Amino acid sequence: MTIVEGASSSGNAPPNPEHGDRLELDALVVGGGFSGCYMLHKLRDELNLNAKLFEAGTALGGTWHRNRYPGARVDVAVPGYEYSMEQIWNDWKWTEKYPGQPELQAYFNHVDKKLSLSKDCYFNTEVYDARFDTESATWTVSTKDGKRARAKYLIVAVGFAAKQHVPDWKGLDTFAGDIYYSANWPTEYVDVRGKRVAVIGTGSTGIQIIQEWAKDAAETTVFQRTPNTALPMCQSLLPPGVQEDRASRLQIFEDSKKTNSGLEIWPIPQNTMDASPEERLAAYERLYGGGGLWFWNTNYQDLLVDPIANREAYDFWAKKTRARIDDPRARDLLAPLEPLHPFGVKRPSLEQNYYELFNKPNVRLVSTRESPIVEIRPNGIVTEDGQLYEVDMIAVATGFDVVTGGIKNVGIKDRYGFDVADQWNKQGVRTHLGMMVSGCPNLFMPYSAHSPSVFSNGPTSIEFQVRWIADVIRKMRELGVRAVDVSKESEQAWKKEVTEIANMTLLPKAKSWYMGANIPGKPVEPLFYLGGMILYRERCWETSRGNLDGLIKM
Ligand code: N01
Repeated sequence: MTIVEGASSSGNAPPNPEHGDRLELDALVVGGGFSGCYMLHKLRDELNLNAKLFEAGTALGGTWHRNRYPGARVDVAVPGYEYSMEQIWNDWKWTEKYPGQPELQAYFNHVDKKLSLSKDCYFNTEVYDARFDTESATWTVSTKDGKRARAKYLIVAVGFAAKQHVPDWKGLDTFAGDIYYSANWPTEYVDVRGKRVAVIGTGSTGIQIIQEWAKDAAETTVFQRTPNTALPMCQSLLPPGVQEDRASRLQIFEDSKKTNSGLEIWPIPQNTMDASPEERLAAYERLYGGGGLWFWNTNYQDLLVDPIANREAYDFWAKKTRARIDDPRARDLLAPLEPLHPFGVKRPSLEQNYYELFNKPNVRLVSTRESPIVEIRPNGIVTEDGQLYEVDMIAVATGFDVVTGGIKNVGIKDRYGFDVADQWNKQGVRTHLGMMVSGCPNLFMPYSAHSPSVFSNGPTSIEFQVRWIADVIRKMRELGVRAVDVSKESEQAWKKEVTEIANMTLLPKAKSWYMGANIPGKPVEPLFYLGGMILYRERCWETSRGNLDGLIKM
């Protein structure tokens, strides 16, 4: 049934898509994580638009709602990893420096209450198709449960990790025990006491699950392909005073807007080898000992650019890490003397007692680099050398089809009918500023590819992108512009900038998800903007300057 704006199928009641009505909206937001929630608030409460949000899950929180595996916690410290809106933080108290998933979920519930978001959200609503009609300049969006919506502006806010990657192992569905996927973990407690468990994958997710499961399981087998250059988290309770002082909390947000990372931090403004060996060691000790990602994101300025500088940092890390592992074989597998790739070109995880776990007699390490997994059988996991590892439970933590996977699920078709993700999978990602796609007018994508996203503090860069999108929409309405698009030339220029900056770094030297290299068949290319938030902001304002001078007005 088609409903015209402002009317409904039953008198004055709003259209109800649960009953087959089509929602007629100004704006539709897809995804209820950090960017989707803020976007809905901006569009609805500041631009006074008729805006709704579709979320595939059962609650707000996005990645923090889906990734509820044991031990899940953020690797950016609070306060700082949160919205800067005072109405949200003025009566919210974090307990730990690196909050766990339950606390992050509670935070989203708090945000929901403060901004009254849920009343305009449809949960369990998974979008599978979105297409633009040039004549009406609207997007029509369809969901798996039969809802349909038409909107002038479509904001796809599904983040970078909306689609888990599960390798195509033979026999996966024959496993007789319990198998758990990190990004779709059950809400009920999973009891591993007395069980033989396996964890496949040693990214941030795998390490966090291993640390929890190895506490209680009878036997833990870890399947590692590439060693993680994990850094000590140094978790702590937030000391009193950190959050209570209004002026210093405001200052955190002010300072974070002036840096490249969106955190109030800068790398050491010196090249590694220009420091004396004593100075360098002191700096490394300070960064490593301070915990968190400091050894990665506030190291010497040439860490991710100069191979010699990088090796110096790796050697320091390896020495520290090797000293924590008793068994010589485990030591060589977990922290080899010869690095498999430069330090930090794959994201280091934060760990609490990860390396010491391998000193326990009931924790074993299997190198799938030496002998890959070839089959899952009812009673366990088989590697290429014919070895069967008998287990009762498996946790799969093999990462994500970053960006493209989530966009693929939404099924975005450009105005010529081509599927955007299909084109990206064939020819590589094409965007302008990581937020717009040529041929997709009025489509905006915060925290996606080609933007600083995963190389910045999420909430800071999301707030910037959402404000920019809202500003473009506000200007469109003031100017009476129905739709804006970007040119192919703008896309090409942006891709060139993304690629040239990445090629100045050591990032292309590893097979990482930053480069799309973790998914078989996916084009290997830089997926994120490494120019930093300062330059990124400038580029965005250049595009929307004047009367939206950098955009095509339709
Ligand atoms: O995914 P990953 P993740 N056989 O891609 C291995 C964020 N995050 O979910 O390195 C065997 O990093 C793969 O091996 P390799 C954070 O940004 C944040 O852990 O490709 N192994 C790797 O070890 C993070 O960086 C937090 O050789 C296979 C692992 O699986 C990002 O999400 C918490 C395999 C995948 O690691 C992704 O993290 C969680 C195969 N066929 C996530 N295929 C925090 O804030 C893949 N692997 C703390």
